[in-house]
Amino acid sequence: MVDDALIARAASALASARLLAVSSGAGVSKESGIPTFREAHTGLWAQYDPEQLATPTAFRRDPHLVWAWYMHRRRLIEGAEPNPAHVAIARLQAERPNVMLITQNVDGLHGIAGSRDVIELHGNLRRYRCADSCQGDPTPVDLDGLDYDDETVPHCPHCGGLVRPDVVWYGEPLPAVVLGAAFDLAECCDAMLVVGTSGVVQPAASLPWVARDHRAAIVEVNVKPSGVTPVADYFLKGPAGEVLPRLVEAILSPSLSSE
Ligand code: BV8
Ligand code: ZN
Repeated sequence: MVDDALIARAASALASARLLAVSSGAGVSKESGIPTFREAHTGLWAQYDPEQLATPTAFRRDPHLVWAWYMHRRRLIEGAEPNPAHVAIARLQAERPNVMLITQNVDGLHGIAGSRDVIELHGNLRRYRCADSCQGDPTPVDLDGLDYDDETVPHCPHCGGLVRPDVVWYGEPLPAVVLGAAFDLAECCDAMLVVGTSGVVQPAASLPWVARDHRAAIVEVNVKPSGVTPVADYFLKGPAGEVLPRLVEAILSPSLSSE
């Protein structure tokens, strides 16, 4: 359990920020019952390496296999609810206009919890698009009314090409607008709260380092050290669902709000 004094010190660093960035990873959704990226293959999927499934090459080679994996992952998120970590971040954003949120997560739970202007670095598993971007990049596709099932990939209603999940695969560039917004935020923020990420996947993993290079205070919440920990001024060891509500309460407390 993180002690109150450390929570208070971290909250003070975050509360005084003119611009506060929050950057979240799969650990924030763990307490919603969504396995982290590398845990998402259990049973049938245990034999596959995620970085071999979440790639354009894999989709070209065997679109039905990759589609089946995403249908499996979509079911994992469909029953999920935002947990107290998502709610705490949404509360912080509601009370402070100077709080911006970047997420690596593709489950859409921050938006469902009420967060605004979420910068979704890796897309969103609840959205689909034409694999050939036939009407422009992206060409959104609504699955309703299309012929598909767990093993059959739907076809684009415009061009007949394959439909794919609107996520960023390994080896694919992040959308330029999203990438630009995230790095602008990392360069301009006075503090960054980094929650539930292993700090491995690039370019997302560089964001805390860029923020630190621009003299931002870095607070990390994780159950264990990560690739971010070396640049963290404060490391709050614990589950996001337990630590974030306490941290946000402290940030919003009158003693800090008057600063
Ligand atoms: C690109 C969408 C260039 C898909 C995802 C060698 C060296 C360096 C980089 C590379 C390299 N080889 C290749 C690369 C680049 C590659 C990369 O970074 N690879 C890694 C593996 C080394 N990156 C890319 O390919 C990116 N694109 O670089 O393009 C380019 C430019 C121009 C032209 C062409 C190409 C694209 C990367 C995006 C990949 N897509 N998601 C999908 O989801 O299916 S990323 C995927 O992994 C997830 O979405 C998630 O974002 C990410 C996993 O990261 P985390 O969120 O950190 O999750 P993780 O499970 O790792 O960690 C969870 C953490 O939570 C842990 O620390 C744990 O302790 C903590 N935790 C657990 N429970 C809790 C908790 N914390 C708090 N509370 C809890 N309860
Ligand atoms: Zn199309």
